[in-house]
Amino acid sequence: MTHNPPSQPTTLHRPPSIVALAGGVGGAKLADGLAQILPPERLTIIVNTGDDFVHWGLNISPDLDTVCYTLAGLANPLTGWGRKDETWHVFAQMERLGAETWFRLGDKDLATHLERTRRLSNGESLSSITRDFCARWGIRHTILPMSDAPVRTIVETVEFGELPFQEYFVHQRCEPTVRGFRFEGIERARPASGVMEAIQQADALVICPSNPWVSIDPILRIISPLLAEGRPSVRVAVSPIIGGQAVKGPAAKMFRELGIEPSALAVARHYGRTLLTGFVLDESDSDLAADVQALGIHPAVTQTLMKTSDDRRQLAQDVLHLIEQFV
Ligand code: FO1
Repeated sequence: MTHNPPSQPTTLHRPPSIVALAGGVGGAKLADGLAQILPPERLTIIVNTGDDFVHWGLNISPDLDTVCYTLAGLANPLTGWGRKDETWHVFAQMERLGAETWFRLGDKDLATHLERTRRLSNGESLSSITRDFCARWGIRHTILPMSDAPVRTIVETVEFGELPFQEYFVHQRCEPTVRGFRFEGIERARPASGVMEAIQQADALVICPSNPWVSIDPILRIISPLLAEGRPSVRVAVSPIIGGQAVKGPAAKMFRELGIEPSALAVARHYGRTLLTGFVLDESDSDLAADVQALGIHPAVTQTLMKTSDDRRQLAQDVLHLIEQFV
């Protein structure tokens, strides 16, 4: 795929209308790249809330916050989650008082959780709170939680049995062996306000390079009735696995422990041809493109590692070029 010089903004005559599905840091980066190119009315980002939990009595929505902070330019560039220029005064005092400190909450980040918790307890919905926070942070694109109803990802492990997601991910550092996943509450959870409308109006769906098992699958479960109707007709995923390894997080380890050799091809197989029109894989995995094609999914090979802001925009542009072949 040919690359424009990174400094040149993309000018698309009539950009497609995109719904992007995103989980944690990798998803937030591509969502940010798409937001650099597409006007606000042409991009809606639907975010996983299966990682949400209550900590110190506060409602934490890590993936929503990661996507919001990233688009607002407020994210911590070292971790990808949490706030840049963060201070830790409350955390230090909580530690002194004997509170649980395996999940780190900085002072600026705490304000988000305090205000979200206050509003939720007053009966406001997560999507309404998120819309207002986004406006206050200067985010013009639409960011929606997948559902306003609670969905909780449970990781089934060999060593500890069932673990709530953050217990597995942060407290146990993803070390326990994974046997499977369960999404508590998913049967009752309806798509959040705005999700169905965005999907019905979209030209294409982009599955960002987030963990397929725990970031994307919960969203796909929530929107599955719409996908079954064939909306939107073009669906493209970007591999979060490069050279058999996850760029960040435990995705490759999860594939392995579930008996599947981790690779970009394994990700394409996981989503499958019923879901996907196209699949973007990294240059270093170009030898897998023919196998993706053999699955009945159109492959596109490009540089998918997003180290800089320009990388995010370039990958987003490559994804849009792939989509434009089908819309
Ligand atoms: N991840 C960690 O590995 N350790 C932490 O202490 C931690 C704190 C944290 C606080 C707020 C927030 O929004 C995210 C935070 N994360 C932390 C990241 C989070 O657990 C994961 O990024 C996602 O849940 C997986 O996508």
